[in-house]
Amino acid sequence: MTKPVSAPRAAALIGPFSSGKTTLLESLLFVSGSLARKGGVKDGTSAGDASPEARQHQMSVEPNIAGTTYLEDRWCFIDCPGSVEFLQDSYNVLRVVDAAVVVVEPDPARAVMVAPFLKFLDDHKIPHFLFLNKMDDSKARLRETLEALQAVSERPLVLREIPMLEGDKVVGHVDLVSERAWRWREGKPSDLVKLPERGRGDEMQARQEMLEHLADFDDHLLEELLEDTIPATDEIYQNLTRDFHQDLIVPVFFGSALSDHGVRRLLKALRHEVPEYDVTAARLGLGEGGPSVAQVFKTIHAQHTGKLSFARVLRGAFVEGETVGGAKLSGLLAPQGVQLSKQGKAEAGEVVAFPRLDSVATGDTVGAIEERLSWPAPLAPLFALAVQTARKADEVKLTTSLVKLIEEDPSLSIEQNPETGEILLWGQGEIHLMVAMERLKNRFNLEVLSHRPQVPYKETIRKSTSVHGRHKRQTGGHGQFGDVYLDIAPLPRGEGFAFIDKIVGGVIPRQYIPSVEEGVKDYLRQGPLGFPVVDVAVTLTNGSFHSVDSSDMAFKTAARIAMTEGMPNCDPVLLEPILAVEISVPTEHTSKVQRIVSGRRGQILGYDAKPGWKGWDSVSACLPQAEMADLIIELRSLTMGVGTFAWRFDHLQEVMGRQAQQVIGSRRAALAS
Ligand SMILES: Nc1nc2c(ncn2[C@@H]2O[C@H](COP(=O)(O)OP(=O)(O)OP(=O)(O)O)[C@@H](O)[C@H]2O)c(=O)[nH]1
Ligand SMILES: [Mg+2]
Repeated sequence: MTKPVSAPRAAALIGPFSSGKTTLLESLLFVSGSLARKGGVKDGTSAGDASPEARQHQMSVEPNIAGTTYLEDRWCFIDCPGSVEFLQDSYNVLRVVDAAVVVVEPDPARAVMVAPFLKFLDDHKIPHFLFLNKMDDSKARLRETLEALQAVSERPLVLREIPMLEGDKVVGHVDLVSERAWRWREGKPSDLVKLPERGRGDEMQARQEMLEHLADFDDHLLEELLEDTIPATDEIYQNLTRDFHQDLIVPVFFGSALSDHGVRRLLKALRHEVPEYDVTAARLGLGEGGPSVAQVFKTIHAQHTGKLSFARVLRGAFVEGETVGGAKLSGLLAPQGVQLSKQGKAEAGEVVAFPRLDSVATGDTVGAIEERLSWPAPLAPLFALAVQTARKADEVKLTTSLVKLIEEDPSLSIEQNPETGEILLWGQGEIHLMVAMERLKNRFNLEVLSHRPQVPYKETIRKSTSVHGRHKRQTGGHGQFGDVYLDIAPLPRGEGFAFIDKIVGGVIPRQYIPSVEEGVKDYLRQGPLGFPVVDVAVTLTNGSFHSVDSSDMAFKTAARIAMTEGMPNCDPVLLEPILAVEISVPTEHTSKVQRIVSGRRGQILGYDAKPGWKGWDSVSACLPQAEMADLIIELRSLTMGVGTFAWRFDHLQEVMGRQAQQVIGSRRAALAS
């Protein structure tokens, strides 16, 4: 039975780093005839990972998008980076695809790395297959890996085929629905072979397990199983497809992307079971009728083409030259790896790149709808570096270029810290920021230097004092005269600054009082320890003036003189920012997290099961900001990359002893130089 020609469909290849997604993309393109020769990621000849940054790091650092046709069905595959530092791309891509293939290694120890992906897929009800790759590896452990994966998946994993073994080697697969055996061949389609007698018991058991999973969602099938009736093959396929569409089950396939084994089988499953764009549009809350809509999932500022908005057409069609939302579609481009080819029209289901849509950002829709479809909030920042340009003349260009990079990747952000004067580049980790800086160099010819950001320490006082400040100068004609009496006192933590005016009887005229406050504030920008002063009350109690020589400037200076003299007597103390941190890790790592926190002068407030995350804990703690810079790095290295945290500023806390001496000492040295 030939299937009618269907609308183009899109599938994402996602999963932990280095599981073989880009290799699988290469294999899918090769097997379906879109690539005449197969390249490899190792030698830099693959269709994906062709950007200089991806080649440099030998890993995917942005989505690779490529189309192909298999048995008359058109496909767009979007291979996503696996590193958790580039997770934003996977999340954005997943919103617009009809299904995902989660590529994993057949190693139970790595199963936990799949959890963040499965969680997102299940939260958003996105149909997904598992593809256990690298089955050519002699260490591959299919069954144990599945068990470990099941522990992190909310949905039942349903094995659709079992390995055909020769000795320890996997040489093919037995399909559990059709009960047919296929022997893999190098570079060619598999051979249909006789069902092997060896392992027949395993096959029957695995088939029964598959049917039982399906029967959980279908009463008719359940009855058949209870009555020992063998269900019709068509009925099984119908169940599989329906349950897959609704994200009730996760079908599992396996093979080797490197050798193209099991890849045709995967393509056939995609062909028969993946829904079309209308299902995806409905998932995003878009109705059937109405004007054309495309959802932008990625933006790239390419060197030659300028801004490109990659989008999935979810309704209607777009034609070159038409005007949409006030912008003329000056060209439509079909992405094929780094190549882009012009096309006159993009129809529903297609992935297309719109050039030069200046006002459109990732997450926006192109088309005449008012509202934005629901879109995931960007991942919160976890790691920062202070950046500056190597050439002074490039300073303005740095900000404009960073804005472009943030448009490309909303999990990057910048912050201009008013206290330290630094520009902070925030992101998901060290490699994420390194790649961002390489892009600045490669695409915008910007040489950027980076260093660890300064901690925004503050200081306060613990004692009160009364002080007199007088500024008097007689130079030639006009003199200067300002005279103030101030009470300086500590305020409770978090109260900031208060200025109290207690002048009576006009001993200082009204108009000069704001200048006194200004002089005080001016001083407080850098207290006796060298840091901004907080939680201080200054009361203006008395003073005098001169009818000719007094001025705003003179009173400001008098206030400054008083503060400079009085503050060192108030027992100044260093304050450090303390963050409230919520660390999430798989339960087996919880005790290690407690050790990390205490090793970083932190305080555990408690821990509990992480809501909605099977087998994960959430640890609440308070940690000094000074100890946070590389927390994500240590956390990831302890947890196979999956540990993460959320943070917010909580309070300022006094620092004493050697710790304080060190900070004050290096501040003095920095101010002196
Ligand atoms: N033995 C074996 N190696 C494979 C297979 N597929 C991929 N590899 C190797 O695994 C490594 C990573 O492959 P990639 O395709 O770059 O993996 P990826 O998942 O795209 O990696 P990231 O995008 O960086 O997350 C490379 O050295 C591949 O040659 C496979 O089926 N068998
Ligand atoms: Mg890759």
